[in-house]
Amino acid sequence: MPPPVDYSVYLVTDPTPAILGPGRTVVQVVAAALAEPAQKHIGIVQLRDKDADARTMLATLKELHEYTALAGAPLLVNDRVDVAVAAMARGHCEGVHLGQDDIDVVTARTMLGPEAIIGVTASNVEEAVTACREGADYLGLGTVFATPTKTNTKHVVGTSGIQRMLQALAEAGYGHIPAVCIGGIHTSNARRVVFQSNYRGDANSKALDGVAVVSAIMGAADPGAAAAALAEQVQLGKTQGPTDFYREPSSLSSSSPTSPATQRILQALHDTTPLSHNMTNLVVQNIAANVALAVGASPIMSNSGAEATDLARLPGSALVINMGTVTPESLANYTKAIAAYNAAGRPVVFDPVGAGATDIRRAAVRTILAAGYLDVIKGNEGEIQTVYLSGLNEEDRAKETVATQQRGVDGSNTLDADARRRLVRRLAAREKCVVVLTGAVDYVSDSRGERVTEVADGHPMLGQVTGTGCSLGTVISAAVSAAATLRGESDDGTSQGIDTYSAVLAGMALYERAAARAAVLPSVKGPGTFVPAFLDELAQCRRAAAADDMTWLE
Ligand code: 3NM
Ligand code: MG
Repeated sequence: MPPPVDYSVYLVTDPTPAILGPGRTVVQVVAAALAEPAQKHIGIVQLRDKDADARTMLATLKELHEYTALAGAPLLVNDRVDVAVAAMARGHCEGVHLGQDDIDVVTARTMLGPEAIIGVTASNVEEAVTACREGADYLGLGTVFATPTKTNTKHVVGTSGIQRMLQALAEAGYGHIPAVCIGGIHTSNARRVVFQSNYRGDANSKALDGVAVVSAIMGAADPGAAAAALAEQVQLGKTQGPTDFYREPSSLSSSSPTSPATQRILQALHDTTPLSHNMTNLVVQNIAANVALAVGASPIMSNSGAEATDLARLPGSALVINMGTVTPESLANYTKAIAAYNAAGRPVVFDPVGAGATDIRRAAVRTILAAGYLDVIKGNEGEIQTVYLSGLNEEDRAKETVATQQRGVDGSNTLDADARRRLVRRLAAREKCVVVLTGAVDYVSDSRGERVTEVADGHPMLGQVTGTGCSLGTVISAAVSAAATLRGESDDGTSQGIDTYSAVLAGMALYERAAARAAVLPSVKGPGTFVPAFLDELAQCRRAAAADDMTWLE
């Protein structure tokens, strides 16, 4: 048996000058990355050089091993069992990492012996389970995200693909085999990837042991600092959730509009004036901004990704991304903004408008899911279905039975109530975020996919005014931000049941009650007169709720 290894940060080398930067060699960068052996940020190193001849590789292993041995990190070689045999005989290497096209694990084991560390790359469930059965010491699961470092990847599997492999490994009895993920992992996404990949999200389900990176360290100006930052992010992902904002849903989550928690959240909305930063389309901007004001939030309509970095740092800020008119430029702005809000520990609401209508939009959904952690995903049936399917790799998508076609942005009605409930739970459990499926009855799942609340308020008139669906995202963002100001209140009961799930439901309760009240007013004759009445009711209900006046619920 090889000795235990810390897989939290696994460094894979690459000799490409474009990655290393001018004047730097692989040995120099590895030495710099391992510079503080006392810190032990990097637990294992792999020499990966697809073009080098055996003799060059042996020489490099010899050099590298001086540093890795000092740091207590095993040194492996990529693909080449022959080179591993030779280097191990000289004490310059501890094992090999095998791809699916290389010598198989069983043969490699007979060549290298029981002490060698043998790792295997897997990109689907079958490869992962087979590798474990054949005696792999650890697995490299990928490709998580498309990466310029390796363009000939077989499958980009996303966090959902990693999750499926981990789940299958646990179910097959291989939960004890260490697993890292690889492909496009950097300091900015390591935390949430580690968090989201854990399929059940608890300590008893199989989680990633760490991340394997090439460019995040080999291309870093300060490789030692990059290794330290990655180690920190991986640790946070294992123990603290995807972002600083995130909290596990509480068992006391309130799902009732009449509960004291709902009242407290709406009071906080009134008192704290959260900033709702909307990245949205021209059609919707005006009504979304007015709705934000009516519920007591402060709207900022800005589609600039660069500006998002500043806005994310403002106290009380929350981001809504409304994919209404997606272009390559707007998509780049969204991904920048998501990263900025994730980094600042502020919430993100994603509204995948018209997600299933075109290939461009389906691809945009995939890009947004890959861009960072989304605290809330809100959409109609077709949109939520599309987000669910778009997040799967092709193989898994083909296996799914849910219908994929969507008529347009106005929604379709193909799933029965049970199927809707199942859909929100599965998407929530996979992305580990609150999911809202809107319709005549709304279905809202908590971020573990455990509880689903149905909301049957509102009015069909909402469907006759453009921008009302998008404005609900605005209200949700403000409520989620407001609820977070109540965190840490003492145990006298006042902050009990106040979390993101409860906040989403509180925001929805306010929104739909105001719509139902407005729609039946004598002054309201149709969609035109409905809008001002709706804004009035939103403002009145919010003020009433803030004053503990429960008549807004009537
Ligand atoms: N193997 P970076 S992806 C070496 O999917 C490697 O098996 C992959 O590089 C796989 O961290 C990859 O720079 C490249 O994205 C990872
Ligand atoms: Mg290989």
